[in-house]
Formats: sequence, structure tokens, C-alpha cells
Amino acid sequence: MHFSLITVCGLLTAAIAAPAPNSKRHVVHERRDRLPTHWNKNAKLHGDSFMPLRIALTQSNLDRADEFLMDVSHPASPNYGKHWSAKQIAETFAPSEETVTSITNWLADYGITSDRVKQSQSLNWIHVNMTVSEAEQLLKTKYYEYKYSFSDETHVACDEYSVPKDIQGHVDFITPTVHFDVKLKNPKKKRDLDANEIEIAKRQTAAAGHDVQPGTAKAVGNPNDGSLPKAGGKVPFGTILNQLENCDISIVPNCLRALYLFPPDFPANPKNSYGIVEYTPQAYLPSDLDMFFRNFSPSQVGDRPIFDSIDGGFLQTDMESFNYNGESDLDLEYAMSLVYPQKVTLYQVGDELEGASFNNFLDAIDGNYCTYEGGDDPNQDAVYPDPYGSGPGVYKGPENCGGFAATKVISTSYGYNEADLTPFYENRQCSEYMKLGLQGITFLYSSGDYGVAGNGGQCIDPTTGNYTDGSYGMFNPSFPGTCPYVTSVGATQVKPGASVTQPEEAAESVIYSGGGFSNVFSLPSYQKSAVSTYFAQHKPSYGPDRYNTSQQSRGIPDVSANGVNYVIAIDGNFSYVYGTSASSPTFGSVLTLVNAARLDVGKKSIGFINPVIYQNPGMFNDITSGGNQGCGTPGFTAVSGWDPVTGLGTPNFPKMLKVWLGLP
Ligand SMILES: *[C@@H]1O[C@H](CO)[C@@H](O)[C@H](O)[C@H]1NC(C)=O
Ligand SMILES: *[C@@H]1O[C@H](CO)[C@@H](O)[C@H](O)[C@H]1NC(C)=O
Ligand SMILES: *[C@@H]1O[C@H](CO)[C@@H](O)[C@H](O)[C@H]1NC(C)=O
Ligand SMILES: CC(=O)N[C@H]1CO[C@H](CO)[C@@H](O)[C@@H]1O
Repeated sequence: MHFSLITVCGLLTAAIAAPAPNSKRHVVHERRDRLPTHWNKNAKLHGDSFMPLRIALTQSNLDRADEFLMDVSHPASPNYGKHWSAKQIAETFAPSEETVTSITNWLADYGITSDRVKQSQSLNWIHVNMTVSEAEQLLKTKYYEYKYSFSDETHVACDEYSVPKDIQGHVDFITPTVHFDVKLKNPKKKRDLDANEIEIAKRQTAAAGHDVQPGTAKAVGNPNDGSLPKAGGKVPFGTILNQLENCDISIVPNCLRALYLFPPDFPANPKNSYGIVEYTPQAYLPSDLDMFFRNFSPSQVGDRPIFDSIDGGFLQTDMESFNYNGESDLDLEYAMSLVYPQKVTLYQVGDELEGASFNNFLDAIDGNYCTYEGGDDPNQDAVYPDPYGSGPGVYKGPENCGGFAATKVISTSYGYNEADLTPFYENRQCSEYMKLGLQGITFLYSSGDYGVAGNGGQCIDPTTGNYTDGSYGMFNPSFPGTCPYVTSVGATQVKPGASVTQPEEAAESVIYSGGGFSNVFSLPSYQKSAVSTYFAQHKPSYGPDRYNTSQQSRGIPDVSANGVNYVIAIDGNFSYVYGTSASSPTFGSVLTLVNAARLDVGKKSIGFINPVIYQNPGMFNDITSGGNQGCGTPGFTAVSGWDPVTGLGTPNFPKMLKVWLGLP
């Protein structure tokens, strides 16, 4: 009905105005409803002034991305394990020749000759310098200058723009138009900071996250980031001596080996690699690694990770406390000892003031991502060289764009609330995980520590959309876990009083395993059967005021591993730590051993694992008790089969090895 009404209107207009054929008629491509706060419309731009117009071309074959990824990742596919090269990916998704020709013909119709038109090296963009009046005719719009209320900064934009109907499918978006992705320069920080000011800036980082607003993408790693692990008390003397008898109160590496049945000193393969990502100011202390190794892996004393510094990433020592060393100490102490003698690569991302986001890391391991869909968002992602002055800990080099090799498994123990970021931002990043999955890389993200609530316990007010204090509101799942092309890892615990041979339960001490259903990403094919079985047999009683009840959206987590009572060496003491922050590096360690075994017999890395794991739920210890309370509710409950608390369950290494060695 709606559709036919539009058609009738279109015909009527055509009959009256008549000149252009329907396909050439302009249709609105993007429109902004309101100005961002503090921006005001100023003067109309002069028609003769020049501006650089950039047209982002639609990629080809993106609609087939899922099919391509399943082709190399589904256990039943004859092409299982035949991962793509970066070149093959660039060529497959490059805009088609038809797209490029349609755009150049359109420009020619408006008198813009091909000698003025350039295609970017990445093939994704058309660049043209044109006058404002040329652009206004081309896009049926008017350009204005906009002024910022609190500085003299200006920005060129329009309220909406149109393109001919027949080329709309070839245009992703055009700049400058409706977007306000302006990086505001703080006038106070334009010049270099003196030593005193740098100290103040560092203390601000310590206290409140300075310019990096909580909830912005580059705030990961900040000491108040809710995805960091949670500190417990000091470890009572003696409990770590009788290791295996105390796994219900003190998790040490041997407990994890006993729970998931994997051996120490599994032979390393020279082609294998395992990466852990950390965001400055989070940093490990070498003395903590040695303290841990002395007790739990004596041959590793003095062992350090392979160090990849991205965007000025370094091991800061200005601040030392759990909030600065807990995450990195935890991740590296466990990952390094569990995969030993395999080496671990540490990707340390971002400098001390500007920080970094997951996008900054992805840019470093895939240079093509730097410009994909307009590149990073300067309001969310870190910009380098660091705009905030100079001095120690401030990186003035160029942003890293490519040049860093991706390891076969990459574990990240940081995360956002899905509701922190826009669907556009999340879809762009999610496509990148898909492309890296095609190349045989496994991405693991922790699912969060607040059950159905978001980082720090935040839930969403169903009327205003604002975050609540966590006592009520809609559930708040975590991203990137909800991206269907990563593997989301939840947390379990040994039942109090139980031994390592007894079944674990969902984590309910200090933390609750992050889990739930996406509001952005739809249900992936590999998860359909598991999720529909869950709803058929255990439908939760909550309504749409609590979570996305469509039964058609991506569920998390996919898997889980112990995340409670880990003993770590931290700032010179042994203390307890809790979180899916622990679960993800542990799960990644198990996968790294599977990769070693496959590489040993000449097979490829396991790559994107989700299609295999949902086809082989038997290689997990199904977790069937415990829940993930939050938002003033008991949350979901762990049940037999997949559930939005512990996913498919915890690893059983011998069974995993059998499945993956049985695949080509
Ligand atoms: C547009 O003008 C700038 C500055 O003069 C120049 O660097 C750039 O190469 C031009 N771009 C195109 C596509 O001609
Ligand atoms: C929601 O948050 C916005 C921005 O923080 C605030 O201005 C507004 O008052 C809040 N609305 C309610 C109903 O609390
Ligand atoms: C539920 O999820 C689907 C996709 O996963 C999405 O399209 C839909 O908007 C979501 N519903 C709500 C109410 O957020
Ligand atoms: C409370 C406690 O035992 N703190 C110790 C932590 O480690 C430092 C350095 O090893 C000791 O000096 C503290 O006594």
C-alpha cells in the first residue's frame, strides 16, 4: 500500500514536470534531521569557491559476504580451511566497473570531464575538486558554512542531498554533505604542553579519562572502563600451594588444564601465533610476569611477549595499580603460561593521552580498513599524530595503517555496550571481522561482567533511551561480541566446594557472565538452530521492554571459560581477579593449541570457528546451572544446550582436537 502510493505520486510529478526520465530523477540519498549540539548555520557558501568532493562507492559482493565466509568456515563445505588472501578480498569487494562507469557518466552529464576525476588507490573512492555551484547542481542541494559555538572552528555541510535514482545503488555516501565528523581541536591544547601540564594531563587521565569521554570508542583501557576485570582480595598464604585441591577458591594454570583437559608444554609449531591486545594506559609489569612464572611456570622466568607497538603503544610506568596493570598482567600471565612454549604476541595500542579504539588496532593489521567507508570516526577513534601537545608518552608519529601481521588467534578482553555506538559504526567494524575471518583469523572478545546489563551495570531506560543505574531498564548487550563474525566468550566458575572433575556453573561470584540478544545484528545462519531450540524449550518470560524478543537477533555468548578467582601477580602481590577478561585469553589459549596440532599435520588454522562449534556442541562441557542477573532481574538461566549465559559451554580439549583434526 505504502509502496503503490509513492509510485502514484512519482508518476504525477513526472507528468507535470516531465523532463528527465524516471531513472535520472534525483532521490534524497542522505538527510540530517537536526544539527549536532553547539553547531550553528552561518553563511551560504559562495558558488565559485572550490571544494574537494569525495564519493564513497558501494563495494561489490558485500551481500555475499556471509556466503563466502561460510564457504571456508562451515565444516560441511568442500572449501573448508581454504582461506583467502588479502588481495583476493580487496578484489572481490572492490567496487565494480559498472559502478565506476555509472559515476563518471553521471559526472560527465554535469559537465565534469574525466580528466578532473580521480579514483583512490583503494578503489573505493572517487575524488573531484569542483565549485560549490557545480556540487549544488549535481546533488540538488545548498551548501552552508557552520560555526561552532565555543571556538572559531567552521565546517562545510548541507541539510540533505540527492542523487539520480539509477546511480543511488552505486553510491555509499558523499562528503562533504550532511556529516559532522569534525575533530574539534581544543584551543587550549593546540600548542605543546609543558612538563607541568603533561603531568596534570596524566593525572586527569588517571582520575577521569580527561577528554576521552567514557562511552567513546577510544576510552577502552581507561582506568574507569567497565570492561576491565574486577579485583578481589589478596590470596591467603598457602591456598596456592595445593593447587588442584583448591580450584573452587583459587584458579591457577593447572586448574584450567584440569578443567579443560589440555596438557602443559604442548609442542609449539613455528607457523603458529597467538595475539593479546591491550590498550594504553593498561600495561603489564615485567616483575609481575616473573613473580607469576616463578610460582607457576618456572622455566618461563624472564620470558616476555613479542611486543608490537601500535600508534605509540608502550608500557607506561607513571601509574601502577590494579586499574592500570590488572588487565594486562592477567591476560599475559595466563596466555603465556597456558600456551608455553608457544610465544604470545602483545599488541599494545595507543599512547598515554589520546588512547585508542578497536578500529585503531584493526587499521594496523589491515591498511585497507583505514579508508573503508570513509575511515575511522574522529569523534570515536583515536587520531594520530596525537593532537594534545608533546612530551613523554605522547605519540607524534603517523597513525599505523597496515604493516602489522595478524596472529592466528586474537583475544581482546575489552568491550563496549552495543548501545554506546551507532549501527553504522558497528556494521563497518563487523564487516572487517568478516574479512579477517576469511583470511583464517579467529577473533575472541569477552562478553562483559555484568550479566544482562552493560559495562558498569548500565541498563537502558525504555522511554528515554538513557542509561539507568542498573536497577531497572532494558538489557544492554556488549559489542563487538554481538557482531556475528567474532566469537563471544562468557564466564563460568567451579561450584563452591566442588572439584575440577565436577561440572562448572555460570559465574556468580563478583561478576555475572555477559549475555543476551543483539538489537543491531540479526541471527546468523550458524546459530539459527541453537537459538530456536533455546526459545522452544526455555523461552524467557521477559517482554520486549527488557530485550529483543524477535528471536531473530544474534545471541551471545558463543562459548565460555572459567572467569572467577584467578590468582595473578599484580604490583608485587598475589591477588584474586574476576571477569570474562580472564575467560577470553584462556579460551584463546585452548584454540591456539588446536591450531598447533592442525599446523603440525599440514592443515590451515581454524579461522572463524562459529560454524564449526555450533555443528559440534559435543566438544563443550554444557553448563546447565547459574544465571546472569542484571537490570533488576535474575537475567537468563543456563540450561542444557546453547543459552545466553554460557553459550555452548566450556572447552573439552581432547574432543575439540578430534573434531578439528578430522576436518580438512
Ligand atoms: C584537488 O586539489 C588539491 C589541492 O589543489 C590537490 O592536491 C588534489 O590533487 C586535487 N584533486 C583532484 C582529484 O584533482
Ligand atoms: C537523557 O539524557 C540527556 C543527555 O544526557 C539529558 O539531557 C536528558 O535530560 C535525559 N532524559 C531524562 C528523561 O532523564
Ligand atoms: C531486534 O533485532 C533486529 C536484528 O537483530 C533488529 O532489526 C530490530 O530492530 C531489533 N529490535 C529492537 C526492538 O531493537
Ligand atoms: C599487603 C602486602 O603484602 N603488600 C605487599 C605487596 O608487595 C610489595 C612488594 O613486593 C610489598 O612490599 C608489600 O608488603
